[in-house]
Amino acid sequence: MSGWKNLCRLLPIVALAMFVLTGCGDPYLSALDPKGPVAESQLSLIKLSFYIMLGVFIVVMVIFTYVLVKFRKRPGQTGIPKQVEGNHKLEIIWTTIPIILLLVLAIPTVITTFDLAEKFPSEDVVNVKVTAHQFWWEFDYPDLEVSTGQDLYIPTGKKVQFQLTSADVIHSFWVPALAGKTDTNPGMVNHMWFQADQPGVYQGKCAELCGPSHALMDFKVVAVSPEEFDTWVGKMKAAAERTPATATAQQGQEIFNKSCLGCHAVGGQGGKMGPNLTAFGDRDKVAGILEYNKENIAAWIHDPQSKKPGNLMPAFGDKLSDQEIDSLVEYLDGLKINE
Ligand code: HEC
Ligand SMILES: [Cu+2]
Repeated sequence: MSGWKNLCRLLPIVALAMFVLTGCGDPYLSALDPKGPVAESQLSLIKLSFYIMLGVFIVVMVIFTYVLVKFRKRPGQTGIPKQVEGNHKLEIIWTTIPIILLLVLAIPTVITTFDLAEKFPSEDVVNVKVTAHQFWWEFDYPDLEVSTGQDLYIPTGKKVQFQLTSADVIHSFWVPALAGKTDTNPGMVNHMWFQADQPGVYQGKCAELCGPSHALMDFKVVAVSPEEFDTWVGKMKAAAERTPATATAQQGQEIFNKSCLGCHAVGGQGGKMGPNLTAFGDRDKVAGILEYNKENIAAWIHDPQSKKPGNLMPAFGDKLSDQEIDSLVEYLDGLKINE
């Protein structure tokens, strides 16, 4: 009876484990499935330390089991066994082995670190300035004069060189399939680079607890062929020339320019307090987390706090009528650069 009860208690743990392990199935959110040279060399270090640990674990367990069996208490045995203290030979052995193991770990780690730093690209790169905000990501391409929010476009087969900083607290920039994390610290600039070999969408995460919506601070790396990338840059620049397609969207644009443009840029104009919305209509997520559809866009404008607690966008549900919000949604949904 009590045995069953105990088994039932294990159920939530098993359920949780299944839930967590399903998360590991996402092919583009795993450091164990690298999609570029930086992540590949980092994975080789992960494997090396894993196999060393596994070796140590097996040796320790074998000795442990042997000692348990050999020196177990036998029937009729009385008193405590003979106590042994100080054994130079053993002490030298168990000091030397860890030193050797640490060297085996340290040498490739140092070599890889220097190697990645040496390969730090100098020419023929795409420069991106990453600014982390509570709770979204800003990507500026200083040489191309283009900016995006949440979605980072990069060309495949080319090194992308990052300058990382933060607008508020410490965040950490992490695209598991492409490279290890790098902190973004306010008031200073960190550097890193990576490269995606294949086209694809690679998930990114903030990896440093940064406030109530830290867990919702997702972004995407969209890797496309170099030709497509150039086309994308051209379209982003041409976006300044667009005009709203309908009268409703036109009304939405007027409201947007009055109430939103101070924080959100569209087509090179506007503030940087919120994500750049130039290609918002092409997104497949709203605010990085909600499924992209008109209801969710309207719900976000109504009350952003209920979607992402602690974020820095004010609610407009009590300032704008439903009709005004609908026209804003129509305007935002028309902000596409891909037809
Ligand atoms: C005080 C600055 C501020 C104002 C004014 C503002 N926003 Fe925002 N907005 C933000 C911030 C900050 C975020 C990012 C929130 C987050 O994800 O943490 C955001 C996010 C968004 C998003 C989601 C963007 C994305 O990347 O998916 C939309 C859509 C949006 N705002 C629309 C509007 C509209 C429409 C207005 C005007 C009615 C407006 N905002 C006014 C600061 C502002
Ligand atoms: Cu963060």
